[in-house]
Amino acid sequence: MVAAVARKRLPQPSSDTPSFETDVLEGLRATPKQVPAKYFYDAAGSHLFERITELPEYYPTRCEMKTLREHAADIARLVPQGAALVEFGSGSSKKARILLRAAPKLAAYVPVDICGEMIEQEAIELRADFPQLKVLPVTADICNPFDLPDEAKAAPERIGFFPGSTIGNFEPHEASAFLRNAANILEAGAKLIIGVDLIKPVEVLNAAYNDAAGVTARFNLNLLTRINRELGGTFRLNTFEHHAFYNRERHRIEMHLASLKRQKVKVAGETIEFRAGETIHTENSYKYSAESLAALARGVGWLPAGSWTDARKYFSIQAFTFAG
Ligand code: AVI
Repeated sequence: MVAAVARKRLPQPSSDTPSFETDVLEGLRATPKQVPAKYFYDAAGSHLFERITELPEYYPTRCEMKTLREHAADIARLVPQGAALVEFGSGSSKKARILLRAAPKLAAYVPVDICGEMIEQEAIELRADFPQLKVLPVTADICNPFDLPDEAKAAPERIGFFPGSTIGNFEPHEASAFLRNAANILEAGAKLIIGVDLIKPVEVLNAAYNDAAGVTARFNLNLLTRINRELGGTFRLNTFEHHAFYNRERHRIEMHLASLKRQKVKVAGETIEFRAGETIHTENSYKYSAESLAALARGVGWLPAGSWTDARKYFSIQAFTFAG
């Protein structure tokens, strides 16, 4: 097993990929100020995210793993003989392993991730652990069109897998675009299994993004450290504060970095002014109901094929079939 922390990469729907500098400067010139959440995940940010998933307050990862384990046999019934499992944003393939174990009918596993190095390394271990399975990694941005390997295209059916509620970090129109892109890649008759964080009491949501140990705050503030390091920024971290709260109207957790005073900061040679209390909006994490996700999916041709949740109904695994 490799000791390195699996580096999480959050893709952003976009045909051309602007640079970190362009995105940060454009975001800091805008009103309100914002920086795309995908930039959280440098090495330190990926490590902090791994720690978040283990926090007592951050329930999503534990709930999803438990639900996958408890219902693996049921979920595996969706898998026809010889099918290919295509995981969007596979990272360390930890969750896929649960399905691979439960569904020996799978002939191929296609981990797709923007971080090629990580999935190639993971593929070596998967081939050793699942000798009957063809492991066919693809390095790609999951929000853009990409080609599947021929063996996966030739499979009688392709089943998409998108766990982790990563869909919650997309704006709703981006989530629709992702679902449409997934349908095009997986083709007619495909299925899609998605993990999504559910709407729940606001105290539970707020606690999950305001942990007592302050790890989520460090994860948020690490964005400023990254800007300082990579873009010659002059952010003083003790003059910014982590703010995270549930926006009931928009069904989302918002994360911000609030300036504690009026100040000027330099980024890539440009001066950015902050009012006292002004924030940089760094992340949205949308929460769905089973119905609202199904409605979004139906809008682009995916029809419900199954739904599983934990005892507290905190997190949901939903399956869809593509109707075309
Ligand atoms: C990766 N993503 C699903 C996490 C979430 O809950 O939206 C990222 C995160 N942000 C703060 N804590 C965790």
